[in-house]
Amino acid sequence: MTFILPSFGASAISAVPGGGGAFSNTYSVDLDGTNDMVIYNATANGVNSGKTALGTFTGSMSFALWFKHSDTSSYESVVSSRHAAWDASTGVSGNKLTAADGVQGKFDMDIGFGTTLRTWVYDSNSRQLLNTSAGSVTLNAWNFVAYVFDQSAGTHVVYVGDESTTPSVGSTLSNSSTMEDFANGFNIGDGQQPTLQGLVDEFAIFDGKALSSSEVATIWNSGEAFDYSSDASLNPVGLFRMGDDDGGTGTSISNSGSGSDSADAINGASFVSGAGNTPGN
Ligand SMILES: [Ca+2]
Ligand SMILES: [Ca+2]
Repeated sequence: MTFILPSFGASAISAVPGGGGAFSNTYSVDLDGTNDMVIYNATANGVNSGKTALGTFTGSMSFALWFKHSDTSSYESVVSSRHAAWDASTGVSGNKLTAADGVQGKFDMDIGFGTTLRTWVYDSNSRQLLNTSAGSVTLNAWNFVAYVFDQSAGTHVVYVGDESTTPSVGSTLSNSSTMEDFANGFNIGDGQQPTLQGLVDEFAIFDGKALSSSEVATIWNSGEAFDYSSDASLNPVGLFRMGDDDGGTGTSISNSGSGSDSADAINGASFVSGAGNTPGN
C-alpha cells in the first residue's frame, strides 16, 4: 500500500455551505446509537432485501454524506458497503470486515473517539486503511464527507469538512480495487464498529463517476438543502434526502437519483426536523 500526502483539493474549494446564506435543511434521520441505521439491501436475503442493485460498480464510484454526532467514547460506524445478507435472528448485518475473504469492494468508514475519520477498503487479499488527521471531524456540527474512487488513476480519496470548514483531502490510497459491493447497497450508521449516534443526511452515491474536486465543492457549498437529483452532470444513482422527499413521515427514504428503490430507516430510526438541523444546534 502507498500513502500519498495531501496535494490538492483545499485550494479548489471556498465559500461556505449555502453560498453564505442559511444552512437550511428540512429533514434528516436521527440514529439512536443502539441499533438504528439506514439500509439499502440489494442482496437476495435478509431484512429489507430485494432492492434493485444501485448500478454496475465495476469502475469508478463516489459518495457524499452529511452527518452530525457528539460521542467521543469509542469508535462509531459511518458508512459501509453491503456484502451479505442481514442476519435477522441476531440483528447483525452481514458486511463486517473482520477478515479478508478474497472478495473485493468491501468498504467501511468509521470515526475514532469523536474526531478521527477512518476509511477501510478491501482489495482481493487485504484490508487497507486511509486515516484522516485527528480533528478532521467536528463534534456537534454538521460534517461533510465525500469518498472518491478513481479507477483509472487507481486512487481512493476522502474529502472531509464541516459546515464552515472547506473540505480537504485527508489522505490518498493507491489501490485499483473495484468497489462493486456498493451495487448491493449500503448501511449508514452501521458497519464494523458500533452504530452511530447522531444525525445523517443527504447521502448521494455515484456509479461510474469519480467526483472532481470542483464537483465536491459544488455539493458541499450548496449545503444540505441541495437537490441535484436532476443534475445531468452529477447524475447520482442514489440521492437519499432523509425525509425531504417523504414529507418527514414513515421509514421509507425515497431515492430521487436515477436508481429505482428507496432505502429504509430501521430499528426505530426516524426523520427529524427543526433546530437539530441548523448549525450549532
Ligand atoms: Ca435532508
Ligand atoms: Ca433503535
